[in-house]
Order: sequence, then C-alpha cells, then structure tokens
Amino acid sequence: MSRVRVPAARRLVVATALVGVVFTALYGLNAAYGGPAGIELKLSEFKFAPARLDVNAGKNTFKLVNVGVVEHNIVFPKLGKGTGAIKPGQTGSLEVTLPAGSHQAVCDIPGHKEAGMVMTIVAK
Ligand SMILES: [Cu+2]
Repeated sequence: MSRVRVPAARRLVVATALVGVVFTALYGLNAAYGGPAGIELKLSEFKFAPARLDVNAGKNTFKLVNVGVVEHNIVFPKLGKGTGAIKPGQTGSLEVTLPAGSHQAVCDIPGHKEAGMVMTIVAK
C-alpha cells in the first residue's frame, strides 16, 4: 500500500510545482503587457508615476494605486472616462479604450491638476 502512495505523492508534488512555474510565467507576461492585472500607475501628491507612458492603442486596463495621503482619481477629460475618488492606500481600476494619439489624464479633485497632477499617455 505504501509503495503505491509514495510515487503518487511525488507525482502530485511535481505536478503542483509545474503548475506554479507556468502560472508565475503567465502572470509575469500579463503584468508586463498590461494584461488582466493592468498597467500600474501610482498616484500621490501631486503626481502620477510614471508621468508619461506609451501603451498600445485600443482597450487598456489601468491599476491605480494611491500611495499618497489624500484622495486622488484619474480622469481622461476628452474621453469622459475616469474613476471615482481612490482613498490613500487603496487601489482602483479603470478600463479605457484609447484611440491612437496623445492623451492627457488628470486628477480632477479640486486643486490637484493645478498642482501638477497631470500625465500624458501616448497610444500607438
Ligand atoms: Cu489628486
């Protein structure tokens, strides 16, 4: 009985390890290309990081991380798309279809854009 169980357990360990390696590789690719995990932008006082970004034209998903100490958001004024306020330490998500060209994104909480919270996203 134990002679059967040991190899089965080993096969399970190997299979589990392989699934882990494949999953990690796929997740890394998704993150690098802005897949389901999204393209990460950090929001703080009073800037976006990065302040300039190149993306593929078409549908993009942004992961917004507020690393600051007050609420922030991101809005594409000309596209009429944006998030609600994201609290400090919280994460938001925005899916937006970007036509080829240069797009300005801002934080439209009063005073933030004026303080420099503006970024450029170039879709190619
Ligand atoms: Cu802001």
